[in-house]
Amino acid sequence: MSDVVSWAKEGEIGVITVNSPPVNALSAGVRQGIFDGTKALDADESVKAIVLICDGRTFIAGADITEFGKPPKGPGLRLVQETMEDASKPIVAAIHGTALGGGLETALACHYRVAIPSAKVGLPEVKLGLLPGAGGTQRLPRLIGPERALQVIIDGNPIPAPDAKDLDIIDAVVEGDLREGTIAFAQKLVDENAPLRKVSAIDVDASSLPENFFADFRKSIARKTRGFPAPEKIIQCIEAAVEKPFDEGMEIEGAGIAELMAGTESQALRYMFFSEREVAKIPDVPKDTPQREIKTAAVLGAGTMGGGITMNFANAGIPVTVVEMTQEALDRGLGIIEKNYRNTQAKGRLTAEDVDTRMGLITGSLSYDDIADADIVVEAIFENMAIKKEVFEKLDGIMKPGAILASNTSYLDLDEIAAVTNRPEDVIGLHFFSPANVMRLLEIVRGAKTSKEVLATCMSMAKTIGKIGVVAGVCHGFIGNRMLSRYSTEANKMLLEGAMPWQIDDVLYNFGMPMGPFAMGDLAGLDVGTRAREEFPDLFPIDPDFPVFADMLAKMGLHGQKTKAGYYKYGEDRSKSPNPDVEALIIAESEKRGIERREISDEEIIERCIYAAINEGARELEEGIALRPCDIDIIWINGYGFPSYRGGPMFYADLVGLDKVHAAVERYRQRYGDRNWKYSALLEKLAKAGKKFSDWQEFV
Ligand code: T1G
Repeated sequence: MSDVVSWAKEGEIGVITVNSPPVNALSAGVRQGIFDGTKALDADESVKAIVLICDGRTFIAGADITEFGKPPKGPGLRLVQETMEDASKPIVAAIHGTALGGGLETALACHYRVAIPSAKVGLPEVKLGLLPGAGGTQRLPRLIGPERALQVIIDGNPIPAPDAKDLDIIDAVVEGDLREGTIAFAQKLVDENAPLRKVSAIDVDASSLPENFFADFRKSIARKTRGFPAPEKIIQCIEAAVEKPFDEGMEIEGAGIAELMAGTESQALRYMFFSEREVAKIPDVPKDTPQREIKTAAVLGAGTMGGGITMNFANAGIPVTVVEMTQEALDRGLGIIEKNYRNTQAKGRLTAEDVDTRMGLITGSLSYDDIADADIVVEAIFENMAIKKEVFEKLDGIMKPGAILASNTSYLDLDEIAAVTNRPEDVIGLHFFSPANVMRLLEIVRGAKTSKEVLATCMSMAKTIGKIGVVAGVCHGFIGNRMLSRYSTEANKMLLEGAMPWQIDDVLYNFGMPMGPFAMGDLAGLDVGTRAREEFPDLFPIDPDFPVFADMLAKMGLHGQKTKAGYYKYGEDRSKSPNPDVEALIIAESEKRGIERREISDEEIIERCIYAAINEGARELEEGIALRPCDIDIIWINGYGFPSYRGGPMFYADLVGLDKVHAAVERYRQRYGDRNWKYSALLEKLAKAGKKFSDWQEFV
C-alpha cells in the first residue's frame, strides 16, 4: 500500500484504488502502487478477479507531465502494464471522469473496461507533440481496427463513454455506482469463467484497410499538421501495428516517443499546456476572491465585434440583450448572428433546436433602459475615445449597482474611460479578437482601479464562454497589438529596402504563422486599416520616414480579396499571385526616396519581424503590462496564430538563445534607431546573464 494506491478484497474480487489528486496522473508513486497491488492480488488465491478504480474526480488522466524530462523513478509504465496484462485473473478498469493518454493505455492493458455514461476516454498525446507511448498505438488498433485507431489518435479528442462502447474501446457502460457496477461485472466474468482476453494478443484486422490508406491519410492531414512531427510518427506506429508483431511495434512506438519527447515541439506544447492554466492565476487575486454572478449580459453594438460577442454569451446559455442605435442596424446585426448559426448548423455542428435555443437567448433593443439590470455590459462600438466616454457616462447612470461595465476597446486607455464613471472599480477591458465568436483569446484589461472582484469574475466568465482570459495592463495596444505593430512596421520597412510582400509572407508562413502580414491585410481589407488610420491618427501614428503601402493601395482601389486585388491578384478560384502593380509601386517608392534596394535574407525577415515583437514583449514584462512570459505566449498563439509547436514568441526566444536575440535587436537598433527597437533592460540583463525569459523575475 502507499498513500496514493491501496487495495482490498470485496468477496473474491480484489479492488485496487488510486487516489492521487488532482487527476490521478501516473506518477512514480502511482505506478509503483498499481504494480504492487496487481502483484499482491494476483498472488492471492482467494482473489478471482481484480478491479482498477480511482477516487476523486477522474480515472487516470495520463502520465504525469510534470515528470517529463526528469530521470525516471519507480517501475516504468510498460512494466506495470505487462504485469497487469500477464496476471492470472481478469482485471477490469472502472472509468469515470477522463481516462486519457497513459490512463486509457493502462485501461487497455486491463482485460476489460467499463465506464459510467459521463466518462470520456482518449489519447491526447498528439496535442503535447507526443504519441501514445505506453502501447496505445499497438493495442488500440488491435481492439478497434487500424483505421479507427489512427483517427482517434491523430484527433486526440476525448470520446464519450457511449461512443467508446460503440467503438469497442470499452466493454460496458454502467449506470449507477461505478464501483458496484464494476465489481458486479467482474463477478460475472468469474461466474462465467470468461477468458482473460489480452489486447496485445489480438490480431490486427487489416482486411478493411483501403488500398493506399496510409499514403492517402498522410495527404489528408498534411496542411493541418504542418510543422508538427508527431502525426507522422503516429502513422508509422499504426503501420507497424498492421505489419509487425506486437513487440516490434512497441519498439517502434518507444523509439518514436523518445525522439518526440526530446524535440522542441513537444517541449513547446507541454509548456503551452501548463501556460494555459498558469494565465488563469493572477498573483495578487487569490483563487477564493469573491465573484459576482453573471446571469444576464448586454452588448452595445451589433456590428462584427458586437455580434460575435453576443454569440459568446448565447452559446454559454446566458441571456443577452444587444443594443443598437437604429432598427436597421439592429436587424442587420441579428440577421448576421442567425446566419452564422445557420451556417454552423449546415455543417452539422449545431442542430436546428440549438440554433433556436441560442437565438431565443438573444434580445434586440434600441434603448439602454432595457439593459439596466444586466450583470455585465460589453461596449463594442466605435474605437473613438470621445464616443466611448459619452457611452460610459450614460451606462454609469443607467446600469444597476454592481453591474460590470466592460469595453471591447483594442487600443484605448481604459483608465480614461473608467474616469468618467463614478464606479471605476467596476470598469474593465474585454478585448475580444475577431471573429469574436470563434477566437479563443480574450485580453482582460485591468484598469488601475478595476476591483479584484470584477477581475476574478471576468476571468471565470472567460472560461464560461469558452475563452482563454489573459490579464493585460493598460497601454496603447495592451499586450498583443502593441507587439504586432512592431512586427508589422518591420515588414513594411523591408518593402522599401528590397523585399517584396510575397517574399515576406512566404518566410513567415514557412516559419509557422497562419499567413504573412500582407496576405492578412488583403484578407481583412486594406481599406479597413486605412480608414482606422484616417479616423484615429493618434491611435495609429504613422512614421513619416516610412510609407504605409496599404494606404497607397487602398487609395488605388486595391482593397485586397474583396476587390480581387491588393498586394496579390486573386483568381476566381481564390488562387493568388503577386500583383505586378504593387511591385512597380514599391520599386518606384524606393527610388523616390533614394533608397538603393538590396537582397534581404529570409533570416533577416524572421529576425526583424519576430525579434521586434519579442523585444516589445520584454518591455511589456518589465513595465508590468504582461504578468509573465507565458501570458504573452498564450496571447500570440491564440490571438495571432503563432505556431504552437514553437511555444510562443518568448518561449521561441529562449530556444534561439537570448544572447542571439539581444545581439540582433542591438544591431537593428543601431541601424534603424529605437522607434521600433526600444531598449529593454530586461532583455539585456537576461542575455548577459545567459538566462531565459523563464528566469525573468530575478531580473526585474
Ligand atoms: N500530469 C500532471 N498534471 C496534470 C495532468 C497530467 N497529465 N493533467 C492535469 N494536470 C494538472 C493541471 O496542470 C492542473 O494543475 C490540475 O491537474 C487540474 O487540471 C505515456 C506520454 C484531465 C481533462 O494530456 O486534459 O499520458 O493548475 O485545470 O480542466 O502515452 O487536465 O491545478 O496545479 O486541466 O478539470 C496525456 C492532460 C499525458 C491529459 C482535467 N494526458 N490533462 O481538466 O483540470 S501524456 C493528457 C487534461 C501521456 C502516455 C503519454 C485536463 C483534464 P493545477 P485542469 P480540468
